[in-house]
This record gives sequence, structure tokens and C-alpha cells, in this order.
Amino acid sequence: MFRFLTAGESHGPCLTIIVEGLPAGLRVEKAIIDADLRRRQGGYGRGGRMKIEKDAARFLSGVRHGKTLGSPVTMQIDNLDWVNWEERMSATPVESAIEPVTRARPGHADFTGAIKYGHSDIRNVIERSSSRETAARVAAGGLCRQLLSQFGITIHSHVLSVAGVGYETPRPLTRDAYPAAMWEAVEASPMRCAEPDLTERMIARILEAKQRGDTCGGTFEVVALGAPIGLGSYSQWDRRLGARLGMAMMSIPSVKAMEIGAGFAAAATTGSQVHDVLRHDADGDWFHLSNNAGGIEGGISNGEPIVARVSVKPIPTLAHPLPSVDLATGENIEATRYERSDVCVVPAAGVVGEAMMAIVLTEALIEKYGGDSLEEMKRHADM
Ligand code: EPS
Repeated sequence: MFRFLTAGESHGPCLTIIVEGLPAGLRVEKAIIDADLRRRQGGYGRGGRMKIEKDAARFLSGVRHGKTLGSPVTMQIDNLDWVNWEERMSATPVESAIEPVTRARPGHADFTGAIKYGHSDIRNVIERSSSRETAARVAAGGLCRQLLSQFGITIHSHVLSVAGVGYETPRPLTRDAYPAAMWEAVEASPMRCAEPDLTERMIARILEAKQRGDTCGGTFEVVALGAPIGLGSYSQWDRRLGARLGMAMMSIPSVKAMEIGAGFAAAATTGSQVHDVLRHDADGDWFHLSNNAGGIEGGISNGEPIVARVSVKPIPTLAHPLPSVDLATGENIEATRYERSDVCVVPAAGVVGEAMMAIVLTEALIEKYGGDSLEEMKRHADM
């Protein structure tokens, strides 16, 4: 059984990740995980905190001499901002009075978290609901990526739109729609968008929002190339690959919608327009003439690119805050207090989406090819 857990507060000493169920004998490189962590920290629209953090993973268990042991892999990412928060985030009681956060930001976990857990200091909510936690998921995904690459599976993401500025017509979803040069252009763009003109217009949109003290949401696409036919199953509701990807993507903070392949647009077409015609070539390989199914039919991967498009709401910490309520007094107030924040996290959210896709596909791959070691998995995969 493959599973992972994360722990850690945004301004605590560190984030901790435990990944269990990876096969033994998998070569893992910290540099690959660190590169993903760096990609998550970037993107135009990030705020002051990312100037402080330099995310890097440290292995604490489960890896020896560069290979997995088959035991739980524990990783740690230090929060460099911790030194500024030691007293406020101390695990033991402190002498000085720490001013509580009592004004709830609309759209954040502040209100629901404080009521649910009975916290009078919203700080106790913010710390774990913070998207800082997604760094831990990217570390887990960076490990999974290294297992997937052993089976020829690669995962990428790119930004489709920011606050309404984006591709005007839907991009194709077929294998040839994702050449290597496109991903090179994505990685070179501060918006993680392959089109230079669109990158510029997205940046202008973010700047405009920033000047008004506002924030921007947007959409990104995550693509897995090279996945074999047969991951996931229709045999039970919670084994369907699309359902599992839905949960994974919807678990990313700020994500409000996810579609696979043609997604919502398929509802406006007819069957003859939307279904992907199956073909068999002279080498005996299967392929489809289109990929409106986004690589998943009957809850099972069909050998085409697995494509998920994800919608991210604008982040709720605004430099010009919205009216709300002071939870300590019950008083309706004109604005919450503002310290610092990101303006747009869509490029970073795409990197988190890659990690979640990697985690879901790793679980499904281990189910399909089972095995205690990489060698055994490969044997089962006929490699
Ligand atoms: C976040 C608030 C900001 C973001 C943070 C998520 O942090 P701070 O309160 O320290 O300024 O920078 O994101 C990260 C730290 C990160 O690593 O992505 C929030 O309230 O969710």
C-alpha cells in the first residue's frame, strides 16, 4: 500500500513528509526533489516570504546510499522564517503576551477553522491551512516522479490563464500537442506559459491587480505522458483514476474546479463529436485520433496523455482587505489587517498539481505492477 502524510506549520521549524510503500532499490536523487521545490517557489506574482525561504529536502529515513530501502521515507524541509517566529510559534508556553489574530479574512480557512476547532487566535488555523504545506507535497511528488520515470512516465504543467487572460481557443490534447520544446518554453517563462506574448499579458494583468491591492486566480493544465494502458479501474467508485485525480487536485488549497480532457466543454457537444476514435497501427500499438477523454476511459488510463485542467481562485489575503468580522468582539469591521502575501500563485499551483498527479499515478502503478522492489515491479511490467 502506497500512502503519504505531511506535517508542519507554516512558521514552525520545518515541514515533515513520510512516504510509505515505495519499492526498494529505487535510485532517488535529492537534487530532483530540490529542483521541483525551487520551481514551486517561483512564478511571477509571489510575495515576500519566498525571498526568505530556500526550500530543500533532507532525507531522514528510508534511503541508504542513494536507494530506497522499502521502509518509510521521511523528508524534512526547514522553514527559514522560523527564526523570526520562535516565540510566537513556541511549542511550550511563553512569558510575553502574543497578540492574537481575530479578524477573519473572507475566503480563507480563518472563519471556518476558528469556529470548528474553537480557537480564539486565528493564528492556530492559519499555520496549518497555509499553502506552505504544498511544499511537502511537492517533495513527495518529487520522489514519485523518480519512480514514474523508471516506467517512462513524465509529468508537466503549464498555466492556461490568469484572471481571464489566457488561451482563447482550447488547446489540443493529443500526444503531438506536447512536444519537448513546449515544456522548455514553459520552464523559461516566469508565468510557466509557453507563449511569450501571453506571458507578458498575464504579467501585466497581475501588476494591474497588485496596484489595486488585489489578487489573481487562474487555470493550469497538468499532463502525464507515457502512462501505460490500465491504471485505475471501473470496478469500484474509489478506484476510478479520474475520481482519484479529482480528489488529489481538489485538495490543493485555493482549487475550486478540475476537469479531465474536454471536461465541461464535452457537455455542449454530441457523442459523435466528442468520442476518441480508436486505431491500431502496423507495429501493433493502440492510439486514438483525438483525446477528448483526457487519457481516461472507464476510470482507466487508455495510453493517451492524461490531462487535468485545474481552476484556482484568487488568494484571499488582499493588500486592500475586504470587510469582515472580528471574531473576538463579534463586531463587523471594514477591513482585516494586512502584512504580506502573494498576488498570484497559479504558476506555483501548477507545480503542486504535477506532484499530486505523480502521487496518484504512483499509487495506481504500484497497484498494477505490485512488488517489493523496483526489479520486481519491472518484471511484472514486462520490462
Ligand atoms: C500563505 C501566506 C504567505 C505565503 C504562504 C501561504 O505566507 P506568510 O504568511 O509567511 O507571508 O507565502 O505560502 C508559503 C509560505 C509557501 O511556501 O507557499 C497563506 O496564508 O496560505
